[in-house]
Amino acid sequence: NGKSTVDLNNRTVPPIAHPTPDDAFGVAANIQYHAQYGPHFSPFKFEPEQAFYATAESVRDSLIQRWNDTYAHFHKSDPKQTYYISMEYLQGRALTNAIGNLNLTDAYGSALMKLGHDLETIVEQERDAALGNGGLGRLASCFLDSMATLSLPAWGYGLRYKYGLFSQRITKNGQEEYAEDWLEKFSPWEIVRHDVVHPVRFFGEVQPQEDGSRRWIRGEVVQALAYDIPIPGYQTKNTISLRVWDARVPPQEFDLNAFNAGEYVKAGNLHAKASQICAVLYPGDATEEGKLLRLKQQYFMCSASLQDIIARFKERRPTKGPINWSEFPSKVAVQMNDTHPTLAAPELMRILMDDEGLGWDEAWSITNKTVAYTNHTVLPEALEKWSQTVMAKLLPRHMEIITEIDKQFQAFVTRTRPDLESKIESMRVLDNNPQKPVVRMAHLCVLSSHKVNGVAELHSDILKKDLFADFYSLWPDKFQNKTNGVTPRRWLRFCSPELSTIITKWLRTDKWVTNLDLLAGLREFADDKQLHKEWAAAKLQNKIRFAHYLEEKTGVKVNPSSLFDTQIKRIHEYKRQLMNILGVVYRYKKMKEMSPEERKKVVPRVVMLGGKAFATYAQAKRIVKLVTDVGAVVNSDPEMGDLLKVVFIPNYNVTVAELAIPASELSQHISTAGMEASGTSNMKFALNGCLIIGTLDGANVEIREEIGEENFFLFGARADDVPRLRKEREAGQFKPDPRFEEAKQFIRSGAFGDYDYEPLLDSLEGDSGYGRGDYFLVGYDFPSYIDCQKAVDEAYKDQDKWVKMSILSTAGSGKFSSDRTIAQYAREIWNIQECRVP
Ligand code: NBG
Repeated sequence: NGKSTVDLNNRTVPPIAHPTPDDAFGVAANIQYHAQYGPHFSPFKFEPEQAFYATAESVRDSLIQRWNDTYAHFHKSDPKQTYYISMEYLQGRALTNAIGNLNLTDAYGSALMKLGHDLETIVEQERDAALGNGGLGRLASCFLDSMATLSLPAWGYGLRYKYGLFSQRITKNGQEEYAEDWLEKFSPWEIVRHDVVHPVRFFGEVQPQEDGSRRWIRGEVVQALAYDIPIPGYQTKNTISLRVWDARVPPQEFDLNAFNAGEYVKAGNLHAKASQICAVLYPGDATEEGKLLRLKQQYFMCSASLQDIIARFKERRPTKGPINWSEFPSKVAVQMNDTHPTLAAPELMRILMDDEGLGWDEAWSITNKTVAYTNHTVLPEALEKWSQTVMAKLLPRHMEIITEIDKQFQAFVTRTRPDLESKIESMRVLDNNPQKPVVRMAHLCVLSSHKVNGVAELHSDILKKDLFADFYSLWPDKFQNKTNGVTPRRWLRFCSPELSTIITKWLRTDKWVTNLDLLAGLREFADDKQLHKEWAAAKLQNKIRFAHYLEEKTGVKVNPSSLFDTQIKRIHEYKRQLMNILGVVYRYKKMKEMSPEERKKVVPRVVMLGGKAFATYAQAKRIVKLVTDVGAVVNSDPEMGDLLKVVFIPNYNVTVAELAIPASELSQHISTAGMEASGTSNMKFALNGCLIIGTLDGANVEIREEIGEENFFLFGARADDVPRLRKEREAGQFKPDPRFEEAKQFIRSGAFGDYDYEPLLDSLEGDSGYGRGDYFLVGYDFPSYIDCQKAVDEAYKDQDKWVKMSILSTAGSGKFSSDRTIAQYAREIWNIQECRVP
């Protein structure tokens, strides 16, 4: 404030006044300025919606200023930078987070009051930016928050989808999907960079040059246009950027002659094709067109990002003399978030060789030192494989490069590890199965990267022992673990201000917000009656708030003094929402059989499930339908009253999570052991003092270690047992528990309506095959799950004990800060250092 700055060309930029924490008048004036002069609304209305946009634009001014300062500082210091490439970012809403990180919450609160609005209502006007699907995308967003907060020189790269993840409506038929137009009005956060445009080519052919090099020519060229979304750090001036690409075509590609001849479709052909690229996240890929479009999206993101990275690298080199490319890996780290950005590796090779004239060996060495890969799943259907035919058609030059990588890899193994000779076929990048020749993207990632990591200890071990075992034996030093984390700003400080205030009061510092290990200090007070009282009151307040929300969205009234039991995540068979609801069915049946006297002893429970089922995933959609049908019957059963409620939380997204997590007392993380790579909502729940019922899977294992096994409700098979149990089933040796049979039978009896649940129940029976024969071992784990739920009820009866467990859960969550995760990536993979704006 009041100080002039210097731009990249050393020109002095005059000072601009920006809101300060104590200046509500200044803030109000700034909001009013945007309301009056913003081009988006008429100045005569100042309803909550207009107020939100004006407020957000006012905040954005501060962010732009900080972003400029950060960029200028990075430019001057020229540190090594990390570029995080991800197909998904689940940003959610930005306003609360932005003013919180800028320390302007009070100033904006009072300013809006002066203008006749309250902050809470204004915050609720914002639409979620849902440019992602689930944990992987939300992780990327938490990572950006931590990179900014740790003042690391880093960028996020992604795509600017027009429609985010679909919005879910629940009808009597189950889930229905609707396009989610988060840009319907406009996003006040993004800044379009008309000066940042890169050409991206598709199709065409490869032309050998006279000097022996190769050139990719013709085909279709679209332009990638940059939009920046500023990401402010907490208690630092550093503000970094999430740069998302939009596709467009240059005006000269518009066929004016065709248009004037009345051939409107033909005239705009290329425009239409370009606009498909960023239309939706994960377009359906059942058809060949769908597959092609997905590959196009991936390449578009990789190519634009790589060109941008290289342009920045060049911009920061001395202008005279040739570029020293061997410096590249000491200035650039590229992280591939899962296999979607794999093409970043061959694209870097192509640019270095074809555009910059480097030889293969040098280009390969640079690429290898630059890129690293994070694996997020061991599920076979998520490990991408692209048809070689499609790849060769869309990206002919990349197919050549991939083929060469494959060839050199085989030669390398033969030369250095004759003992692996028999494994070569299964390790290769190209799977030349004559029926369906494909490129194995995960293998391409492993070969191209200098580091490969899993996202929780158990998962990283499975990568080494199982999925990538042969690669691990070849390159043991390549493999690492980086246990996931979540940002404590969004997931505690801002989503539960009540609990945060208590924590700060008892720890006598708010430093835990950036040093989450300090939460361990709460252990000392775990038995303190006063803390118990405050803790329980904060929880109750959060429960009441969520109960209102639920009633508004679903019409179901729940009693806030019941046990709030939540399972929110994407709907997938391996996550076993089906086991949860079967457990509810069993509970309901037993309660129906009880005498009124017995019923009095029951712990009242609200069971809540939420999550989206992928539109073409029929089994997952049946699960949603079953949950809503069970809810309809149970919630209207007068014998149940407040003792049992079953609610499907519609349209689960980041904003809903911010309400549900602080309000929950028990959360379910009950995947078949070995199948959930990590899970991150488990961390958010634990951090908010919500107890976990779960299997030894993903990060559950480490959470339990940290918070103490006596504070974790554990059940179910271990990952090591799973293959044996599956085999036993196949051999017909599995004997189902009568309770499991009873629950299924109750559904079959028509107690919850006459919808055809047979395909769902059938998947739990039979003896073989994926998706049949109970591949996810619901039947095997069911009895221990029911017993464990009984233990939960017992524990809840002793409220003192429960609150103590809840406090210890928060106290033990320090490890699960994404600040810790990112600091480890920075040190152990990227080799980057803090670069803080003075
Ligand atoms: C998901 C895993 C989760 C994990 C997140 C973030 C994909 C492909 N994977 O267990 O299923 O927590 O990634 O690492 O979305």
